[in-house]
Amino acid sequence: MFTLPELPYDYDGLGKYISKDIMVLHHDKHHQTYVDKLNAAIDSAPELKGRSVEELLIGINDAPDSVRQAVINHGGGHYNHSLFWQWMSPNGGGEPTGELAAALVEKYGSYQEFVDQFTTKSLAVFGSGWTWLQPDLDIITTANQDNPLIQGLEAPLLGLDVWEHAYYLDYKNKRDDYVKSWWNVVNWDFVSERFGIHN
Ligand code: MN3
Repeated sequence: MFTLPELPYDYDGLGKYISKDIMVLHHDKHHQTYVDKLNAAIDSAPELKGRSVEELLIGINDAPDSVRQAVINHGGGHYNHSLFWQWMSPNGGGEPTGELAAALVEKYGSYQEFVDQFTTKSLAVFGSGWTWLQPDLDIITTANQDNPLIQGLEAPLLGLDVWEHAYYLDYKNKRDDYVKSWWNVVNWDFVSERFGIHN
C-alpha cells in the first residue's frame, strides 16, 4: 500500500509564492488521488505487489497491459509529487552553492542562463507536464505525469509541476508568473544533495 507523505512544512509555508489553498488542494486532493489510484492498479495486478514506486516506473514494461497506463499516470503522479514537495521549502530560493553552482555555470555560462532556459522550456510545455533538471544538467520536459524514470533516464535532480492545478488558483492562466515565483521557493539544499549522490 502506498501512502500520502506528509508535507515537510506547513500548508502556508511557501507564503505569497504558493498559497495555502493551492497546497491543500494539490497535496490533499491531487496527490492523494494518485496514491489511491496507484493502489487500485496494484490491487488488480498482484505480480507487481511489493515493488517500490521507483521499481514500478523503471520496470514499467513488466506491468501487464491492463494496468500499465494507470501505473504510469498514478505511479508517476505519486513519485513526482513526493519529490515536488521536497523541492520547495519555506527557506528556499536564492542560488545554489558549491559543486552544483559551479557545474551549472560550467554548463550554462551563468546561473541566470540556466534559470532562463529552464523557464523557457517550462513555458513551452503544451498542456500538462513537468520540467526536469537531470544529473547531467540537461533540462528535459515530459507530458502528463511521465518522468525520467519511465523514459529510462536517471532520477531527476529537480522538477517543476506545470499542470494548471499547480498554479491556477493563484496565477490563473499565467504560467510565466508562477514559474517566476517558484524560483523563490526552490530547495537548493535538497537539489545539491541529489547532485552529490551522482557526482
Ligand atoms: Mn501536480
